[in-house]
This record gives sequence, structure tokens and C-alpha cells, in this order.
Amino acid sequence: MKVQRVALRNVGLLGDTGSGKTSLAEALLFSAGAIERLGSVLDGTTTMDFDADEQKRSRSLSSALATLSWKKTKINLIDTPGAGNFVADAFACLRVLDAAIFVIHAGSGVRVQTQRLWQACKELGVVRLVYINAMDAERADFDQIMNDLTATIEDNSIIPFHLPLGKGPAFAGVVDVVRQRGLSFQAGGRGEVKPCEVPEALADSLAATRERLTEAVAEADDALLEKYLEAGTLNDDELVESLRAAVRQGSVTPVVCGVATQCLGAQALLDLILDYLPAPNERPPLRGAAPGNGAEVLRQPIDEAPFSALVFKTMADPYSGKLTLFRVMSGILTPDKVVLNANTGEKERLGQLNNLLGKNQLTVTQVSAGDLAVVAKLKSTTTGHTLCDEKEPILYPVIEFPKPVISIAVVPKSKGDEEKVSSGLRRLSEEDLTLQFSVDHESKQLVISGMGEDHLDVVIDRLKRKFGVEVEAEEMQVPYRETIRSSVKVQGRHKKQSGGRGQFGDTWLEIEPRERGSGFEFVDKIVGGAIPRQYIPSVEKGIVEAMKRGSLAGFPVVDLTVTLYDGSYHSVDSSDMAFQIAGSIGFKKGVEQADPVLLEPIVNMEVFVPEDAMGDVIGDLNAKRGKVLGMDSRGKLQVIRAQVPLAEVLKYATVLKSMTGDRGSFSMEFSHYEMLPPHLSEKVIATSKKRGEA
Ligand SMILES: Nc1nc2c(ncn2[C@@H]2O[C@H](COP(=O)(O)OP(=O)(O)OP(=O)(O)O)[C@@H](O)[C@H]2O)c(=O)[nH]1
Ligand SMILES: [Mg+2]
Repeated sequence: MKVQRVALRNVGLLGDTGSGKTSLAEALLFSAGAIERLGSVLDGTTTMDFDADEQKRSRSLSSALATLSWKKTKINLIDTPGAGNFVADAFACLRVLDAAIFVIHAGSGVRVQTQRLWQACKELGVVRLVYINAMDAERADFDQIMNDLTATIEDNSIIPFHLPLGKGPAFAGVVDVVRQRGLSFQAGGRGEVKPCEVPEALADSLAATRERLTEAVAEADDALLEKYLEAGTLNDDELVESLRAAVRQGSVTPVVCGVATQCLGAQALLDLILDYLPAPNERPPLRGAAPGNGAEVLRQPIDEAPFSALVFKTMADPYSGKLTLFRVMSGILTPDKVVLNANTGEKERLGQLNNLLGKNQLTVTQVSAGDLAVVAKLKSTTTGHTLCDEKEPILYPVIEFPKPVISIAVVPKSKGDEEKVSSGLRRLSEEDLTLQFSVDHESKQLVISGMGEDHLDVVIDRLKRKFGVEVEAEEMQVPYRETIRSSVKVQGRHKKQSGGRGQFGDTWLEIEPRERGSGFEFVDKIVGGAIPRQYIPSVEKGIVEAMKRGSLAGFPVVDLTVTLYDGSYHSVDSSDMAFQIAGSIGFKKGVEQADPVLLEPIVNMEVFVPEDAMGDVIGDLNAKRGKVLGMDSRGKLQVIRAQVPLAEVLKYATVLKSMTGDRGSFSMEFSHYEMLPPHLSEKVIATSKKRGEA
């Protein structure tokens, strides 16, 4: 097989919502000639926001992939969503990116998702470049953003490669710091750039910035340092060459600027991607595990290595069904190969291989190491799975998604649509791993869980548009539990004499509290045949059934031991059913006498906030009966860890948004149950009574 080598870059566009990522993707695609017209987010005509729900909301809801070619290099661009409810998709893409362009709006500064994603890129070795966008905006302020970046990200590596020529409506281009020349950004074209004079007024800051760059690279390279000390400067080529290495190591992070919506200077950014961002084969060996025994496997990210790939996204396509997007981590893939899914152990045939341009597919004949591609109709493969050569198996770490945060119950507007709703949700949750759904066996409602109110709104919209079912959302019930505080001994007796054969069962139960979280235990202490052996499981069955609805407010009863220690039977009238009923009667009576209480779920929360909002957020968590467990800083961002009753934070997204001016984010997961304070318990019991009467 002849190997066709292509120069390659995998670049993600990351940053806060509204910073201009989708617009920049459009500008880059247009500049490289991959598309014929420059679409806009506001008109709903961009390549990356092709989904109807994205167009309706003028923002990205999930990541999208498009491939372009620039100066004989193939660039895979991934546009990601920045909004908190959808940003999990951006985190998932980091595993297949070699570099990220952080897009920051020149008028609004550095917000929380940028800070979190930056940290994650650092940990995963994803090389960073900053693009300060919207330099045409009235309040655009390049220097302010530079200060903001250093203050919030605390990264000394951040250095401008471009200095802006003018700002607001007068923004006309940049000064290229490395090559010490002016670049005039041509309006109305495909992002072309023309050389121009460096204005006198910028001479000083050009010199100072270039000196910073020179020092940054000279410090890391002794030979270069000597030259620099001797000559007092480095020539352009020496500087470019050593900067490439510094950027790849993360010791220098380039900052550039432009106007995405007008495609101003987009070609200069394409050149920078080629000059400074790494190719996949420049990365260190990949770490995976041997499926089965977990021993570490190292794999070179090159064509000559055995085939392996990581799935980073699943997309439902109306024509081709399920689409699986993956990165070939090693080896070369040709069409119609049968490979192993290392996570499920099943074989998959990878039929036709395609590149993507938003929603459009372009067939390719091979995918080489490091490249991204898409394949349709895989059976058992989902996001995060590893596909590999069966003879050289490898399993890459799975891509973790955050657990859902809020839940609501949904009811179809037309009776009989239940099946349609659940099959729609099943399809949606295949492509969106932050969406979960289940049937609540307490309320019999269909419950959907997701990252926040916006997320669940989108899910409800999609059920309607894609699957033709309308649902009504109901307020979610907190899943309370009931338990007991003291021990009792009770008799559970069932006797019925009617016409023919009667019913008889008689049990004596001891019911005792157990440790929180330990569940239910049944102990059989019947001796001497007081109850025949075959009826003992019947007693337990009756108790388990009765446990599903407690005496206080109908919530399941947990954390207790029931000992069956005595009883009696009738040789004719006793039966399985009679002993089930007897057990159930005894249990209900016992729980009522054993000082029952309600338990409420407590969640572990991590709240990310800017420093100035810390006091408010902590005060609010305390007011919500929360316990603050600790604080950490991640860069300049504070992380508050706390345990809070779920009932208090069902709508936390809205609360945090207003407290932090939308600069915060949080995650939560179930921790344990605790006793519900008496005054709140009364309210829950009263509500449940009302519901029962209704
Ligand atoms: N003036 C100006 N507006 C811009 C520029 N780039 C983007 N915008 C506008 O900013 C808004 C958001 O742009 P998007 O490209 O959707 O931002 P995004 O980063 O993709 O946002 P999410 O998808 O929510 O993460 C849109 O209304 C754009 O028209 C720019 O360079 N100048
Ligand atoms: Mg977008």
C-alpha cells in the first residue's frame, strides 16, 4: 500500500459563549476556499451551526467538525460550544486535539469556561493560541484583554505575536512582532493580508514585545542565548524556528487578533496555524492499556504503527443514521476494515470513510495517523470508545462526561405517546452523553436529567422537531426516603374466613434501625417449624413490597433490619399469598411505631467562581443549609466544594448566574441521605397528603 503523507493540524476553537468561535470557523473556511460564501450566526447560515436548534438560538449546542486545506496542509477544525450547559462537548474534544485556539471577545474579557478549558488543555498537553476577536467592536480593548488573561490565567507564557493597528471601526490590521512588519487586513475579500508600514507610534511597543519574545526563547536555549547576548538581537528565521519549539512546549503562547465576522486577517491566522501549532506526529507516544489486564501500552502516533482510533463524538444524521466521529490515533485506516471495539469486545465494520464540512460528508480513500474522520452505522460503538486492530489491541482512557445536574419529569401531551417519547430520548441520549432518562418507579413519571434548564429546554424542543412528540414538563419531586429511629416487635396477622377455603398467616417481626446507606436486611430466626420453610420467602416478599411506600409520605423505606422470629400457620388455610399479606401488615404497623422520619438526598457540589463572587456564593450556600468543605484555586478561579441538600439547589443554575453575572459554573452529584429537619418534614408530608387527596 502506498502511503500518502499529508501535513496535518487538528485545531479546536474554544472559549466562552458568544466570543465568536463559530464565526471564526466560518471565516477560516471561507479564507481557505472550503466554502463559497461567508455565512453568519445571526442569519443561521454558518457551516458549523447547521442544527436547527442552534440556528434558532444563535449559538452552538454541540461541537462540529470541518476540514480545510491551506498551503498543502490539511486542517481539521472543531468548533465547540461555550455555554455552560453544553460545554461538556468541548471538554470531550480535547482528547483528539493537538492545539486549541482560544477565542476571546475583545469587548468582554475572560470568563469562566475559558479558564476551565485552559486548565484542561494544559493538563492534556493541548497547545494553546489566543485569538482576540471582535476588534471592530466599540468597546474593544486589546491591552485590557492582555491584562485580564494574565490576571485570570496566570500564565507568563502569553505574549502578543500581533499588535493591533487601530481599534473599533478603525481597526485595519496588525503589526507582526516576529517579522517586524505591518500587515494590512483587506476588507471584503477572503481574509487577505498586505504588508504595510509600522506606524511610528507603535515602534516602542513593537520593540518591547519583540524583546520579550526573544528573551523567552533565548532563556530556553543556551546557544541562542549566547548569540542574543552577543548581537543584542536574533534574526527573524532564528526567532521563528525557536518560537515553534517554544509554542509546542507551552513556554510561549501566541496572542493574535482580528474580526471574525468580516473575515479580517483570517489568512494570517491560517499561516500561524501552519507555522506554530503542532502536527499530530510531533506528539509524545500515546498511553493506553491492554484490554483485559490493564497493563500499560505505549503507541507511536504514526502511520507505521498498528491501527487504533478514539471516538470523540456521535451524531444523529437524518440520512445516514448514526455517525461516529473518530481520530485515528495510530496506523492507517482504509475503507471496509473490520476492527475491534476494545470497550465492548465486539467487531465493527468501518465501511465508507468520510471527512466532514459541518453536516456535509466528503468521501476519502484513507485516513492516516492523527487524522479525523467519520463513519456511519456502527452497531455498538459510542463516544469515548477505542477501535483498534484486533491483533494489537489497545484501550485508551474513556472520555468522561459530567453527571447530570437537574431533572424534570415529562408527560406526553397526547395520551399514548409514551413509547414515542422514550424512543426519542433513547436516540437523543446516544449523541448526547450528558442526557439521561429513566422511569421514576415512585411516581411512574418519565424523568429526564441534564446539565441545566437550557439543556432540558433543547431536549424538549428536539423531541418535538425530530420525533414529532410534544411533552409537558412537570416539576421534579425530590426523591426523599423514610427510615426508623427505634426498635419494635410487632405481630402481623392475616386471617380471612369466607365461604370455602380461608386464608391464614401469622408472623412476629422485630424491626431495627440500620446504619445510614446500608439498605435492607431480612433475618430468618424461625425455629421448630413455627412457620413452614416454604412460606418464609413469602413473608420477605410481602415486606419488600410494603417497603416501597412508607407510612409518612409514601417514599421508600430504607436502612433497617427485619427479623422474623415467630409465627403460626394453619395446615389448610395458610398459603404463599396469606404470608405475604401477613408480612406486609406487620411491617407497616411496625414502621409506624418505630419513630419514622424522612431522609433527604445530599449532593456534593463543586462551584467555580471568580474571586470577587466568592463571599456571596459561600453565604448563599450556607443559607441553603449547605456545608462548605473546602476551597481551592485553579488559576485565578476559585473552586468551592460543598455538600448541600438537593431540594435547595434544584434551580441552582439560575441562582449562580444572577450571583456571578454568568461568570460561574458548577457540577453536582449524589452523596448520601440525611435526616430531613422536622419543620421541613411537616411540609413534605402535608404536600404528599394533598397530592393523595387530589
Ligand atoms: N462585531 C463583531 N461581532 C462578532 C464577531 N464575531 C462574532 N460576532 C458576533 O458575536 C455573536 C456570537 O458569535 P458566535 O460566533 O456565535 O460565538 P460562539 O463563540 O460560537 O458562541 P457559542 O456557540 O455560544 O459558544 C454573533 O452575534 C456574532 O455575529 C466580530 O468579530 N465582531
Ligand atoms: Mg458557536
